[in-house]
Amino acid sequence: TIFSLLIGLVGCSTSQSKKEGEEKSKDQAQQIVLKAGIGSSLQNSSHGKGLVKFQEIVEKESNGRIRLQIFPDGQLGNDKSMMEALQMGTLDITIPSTAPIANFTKSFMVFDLPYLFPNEEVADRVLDGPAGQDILKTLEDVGMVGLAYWENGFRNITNSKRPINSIDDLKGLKIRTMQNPIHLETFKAWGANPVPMPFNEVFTALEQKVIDGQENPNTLIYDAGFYEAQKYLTLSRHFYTPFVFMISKKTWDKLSPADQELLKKAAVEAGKYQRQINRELSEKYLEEMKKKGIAVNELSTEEKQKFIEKSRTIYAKFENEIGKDRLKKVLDEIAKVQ
Ligand code: KDG
Repeated sequence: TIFSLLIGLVGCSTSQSKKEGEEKSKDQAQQIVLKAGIGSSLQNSSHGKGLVKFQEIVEKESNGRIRLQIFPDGQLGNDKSMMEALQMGTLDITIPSTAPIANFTKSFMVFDLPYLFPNEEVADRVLDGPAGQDILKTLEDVGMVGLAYWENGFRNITNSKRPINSIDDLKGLKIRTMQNPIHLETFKAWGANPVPMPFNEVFTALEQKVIDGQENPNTLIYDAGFYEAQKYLTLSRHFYTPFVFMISKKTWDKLSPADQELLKKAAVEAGKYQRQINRELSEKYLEEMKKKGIAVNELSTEEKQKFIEKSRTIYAKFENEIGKDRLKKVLDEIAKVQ
């Protein structure tokens, strides 16, 4: 693979009291190249901009010893297949949405619940607090190490048929969802006809009208060009999707504690930047999309309430799978930080 911890690190850490020439080769021996893949672009997405920020921090803090090789635009696959590559150790870093993590461990499914977080600030505090961090740790059981939460954001519905002003307007529409059982069941509860599909197949499916619509945060709707194949955008903000910055456990276990610390700090710091820029871009891209002709509408408070009520059954339906304790912990934390 292109990725490598170019030369094993074990030998290096034990090489004490060596002559200067050997010291130099020790530095060279510690060169680390990490391969990172994401599904969106480097130019327009907050995802990509955040990853470039991470790269800058890491290269600076390590004096160029640790380098990053970035593969954007789903070049190395989708969220699910990139996570599989992390498990195998053929890819080092990826930053998927939480939703497809359900294919590996159920602990993140709590974040897939509809209308869970009231706003971004509460999401930040819960994710960065004890409840969120506990969940992050569970990734190690499945061969990945979670370093930080970033933001994909509140998801909105687009489609090519009609504006969604009421829950009835969703009826029968073929809406692509992420590959996640809660998302699937929620859209069924709202009367839509959900079609789970990996992100990198959505544009073509919209263009060819295999599906009527999809749902994503504004930043990605713009970045992926979905608006070109869609007429209506409804600001439903029905799920809040965190991104998880993760590294292969195989890679992680080969790193020195100091390098682990460096990467963790960089992921958190770059994440702060990414969240901020995501929020700015979300507004900016919404305006751009309006200019390009997509019709944008809000859901009235009354109608939004109907969406919330119709999806209450989802909380009960999945509480055992999520784990009642975990669900309670997250809900308590949300109530506490508000
Ligand atoms: O890069 C974007 C994808 O990785 C994915 O997580 C985006 O929200 C997403 C989706 O709809 O699949």
